[in-house]
Amino acid sequence: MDKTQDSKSRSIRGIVPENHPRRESILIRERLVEAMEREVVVPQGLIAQGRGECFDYLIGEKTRDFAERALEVAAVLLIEAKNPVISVNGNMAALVPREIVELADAIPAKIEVNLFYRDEVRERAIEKVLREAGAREVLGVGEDASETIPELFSERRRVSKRGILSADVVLLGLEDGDRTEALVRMGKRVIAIDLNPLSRTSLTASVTIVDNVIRAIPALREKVLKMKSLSREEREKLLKGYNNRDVLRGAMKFMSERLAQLSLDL
Ligand code: PTJ
Repeated sequence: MDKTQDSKSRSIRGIVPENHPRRESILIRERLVEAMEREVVVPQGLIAQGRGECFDYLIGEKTRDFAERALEVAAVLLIEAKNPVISVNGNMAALVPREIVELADAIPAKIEVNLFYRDEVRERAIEKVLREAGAREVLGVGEDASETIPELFSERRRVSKRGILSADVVLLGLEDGDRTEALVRMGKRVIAIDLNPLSRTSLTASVTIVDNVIRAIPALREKVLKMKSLSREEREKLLKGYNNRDVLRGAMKFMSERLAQLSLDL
């Protein structure tokens, strides 16, 4: 962060009163706006965050049971994968850079930049954010993203040979549905973090964590550490008992019942 951005961010902190009930949420938005000024996030990323915030309201801004179940299975898949990769876009880099690196270290997994609105300036800006957060290697930047996901026409098709192309498990967040579908067609297990249980990404992924990336990424690291102490049989049991459609149904049911309850409480 340069000096002007730093003082701007301090002045925003000053503007939002300490006891403002939405302080955390406002500061998170501010983080995205700052990241947009550094070309990490695109303006469309702000719209995506707004959509996410709406769903986060519906789940009461907490990690719920349906997310816990998905987190456990996601952790097992990541631990047991031969080549697990965490796919990072602009919003994720802005919101949880250090947490992504800590998760990658705990698994261990590779980190790859993959963008819908790809250009070299953004690739480099995101790589810088991740390296400043402690990443030793960041795939998917420049020439490294020279492989292609078949039958995908967006910029998200550009991937690294050592990363997403050869990955057996891919973790992604705030995604559009096309790439998730293409990755699943390639036989990969896709773990998606998406607050919207109705999105194409949520419906297509192998495991959908309906939660905010801000909570989900650190929670996933905790689960990874916990699942490492389970036996192979115990992990197998978790995988066998998992049904992603049930998890999505659980999330939708929770949202509708909560809304119904809130309407009664008025
Ligand atoms: O950085 P780029 O170029 O790769 O572009 C990234 C965006 C986010 C702009 C791009 O992937 C996009 O347009 O995504 P969508 O189609 O708007 O989808 C974003 C999904 O993430 C929506 O279903 C949102 O509800 C969800 N979402 C938004 N904020 C969060 C979230 N899910 C979890 N945590 C959030 N903080």
